[in-house]
Amino acid sequence: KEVTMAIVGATGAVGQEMMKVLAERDFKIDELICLADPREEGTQLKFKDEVITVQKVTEEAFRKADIALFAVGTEISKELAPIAVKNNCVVIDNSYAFRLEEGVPLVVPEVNAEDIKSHKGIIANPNCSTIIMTVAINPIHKEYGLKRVVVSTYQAVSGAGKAGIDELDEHIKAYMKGEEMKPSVFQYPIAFNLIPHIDVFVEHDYTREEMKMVWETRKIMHLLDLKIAATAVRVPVYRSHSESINLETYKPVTPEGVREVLSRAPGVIVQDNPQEKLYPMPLYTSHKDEVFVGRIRKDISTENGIAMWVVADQIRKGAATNAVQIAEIVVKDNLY
Ligand code: 11C
Repeated sequence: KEVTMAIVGATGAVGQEMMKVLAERDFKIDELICLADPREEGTQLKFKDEVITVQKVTEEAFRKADIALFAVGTEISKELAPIAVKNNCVVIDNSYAFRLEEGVPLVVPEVNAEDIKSHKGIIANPNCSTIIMTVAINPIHKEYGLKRVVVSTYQAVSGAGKAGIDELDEHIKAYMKGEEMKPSVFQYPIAFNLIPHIDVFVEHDYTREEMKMVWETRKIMHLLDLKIAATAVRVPVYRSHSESINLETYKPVTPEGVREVLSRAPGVIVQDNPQEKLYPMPLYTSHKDEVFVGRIRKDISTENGIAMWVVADQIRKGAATNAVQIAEIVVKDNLY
């Protein structure tokens, strides 16, 4: 059966990627309604061989749509999602607004697709770094039982949307010309730099980006006591977040075992052969949907430990692809 689909924030980096992913996966859509800020009304967007004119958000649009993919900021989602739900439109929301709300499923389809069934109108799409990490660590948890996770991220500027991508461009050009790099999206110049500060500082001197990886992972994996500590760093990479992850497990674990488990895990590609210089890198994982894992080795600082390196396209699996996968399940299981 074909659905009427809306994208809220269709002109942004994630909204644009959602349109690409819907087209690539040949999602059966009767009508695609592209919604955005009134300033963008009238913009023409390409979808398959159609041209779609951007409309401003109205209740009427939500009344028509069966499902709306939201790719806007938290405040706008908080304002508009309840209006969509009131008009019988199922919302798949990419913002932080509803992720930790009780009764709102927070879903990575490879991990907890069954949670979609309990939705009451809103399904939340997790933070990009969290999605990428859970796809890689959940299969290991199922086999060996996770006790503790320590993660450091290397996050691309695409995490801050189109404005982040533009700022890296400008800063590279300014640096090359010997001009001042003026930050507005990031806290400091991002070209040829690393910034250990994403989002705001919230508790125990951790940032909210770091705590999202704690709070959201626990909810997705249904492991409310899982020990996790994260350090989130912005790096001058355009696309694809990378993560260095150290795991401690309850059961004895080996790199060979983890390689085997991950090689049959959904959505994962193991790229791991140090002798052949084979490991995932953000330049090569971009514009792909899978989560790439390499450098799988024993964490030699502990009894049952694994260290690994995980990379995935943050706009794709970390946002657009994950949301479209959720929409596919909503349609397949008739949950709208
Ligand atoms: C970043 N992960 O790279 C952030 C962007 O909670 O969805 C996504 C923030 C979120 O800046």
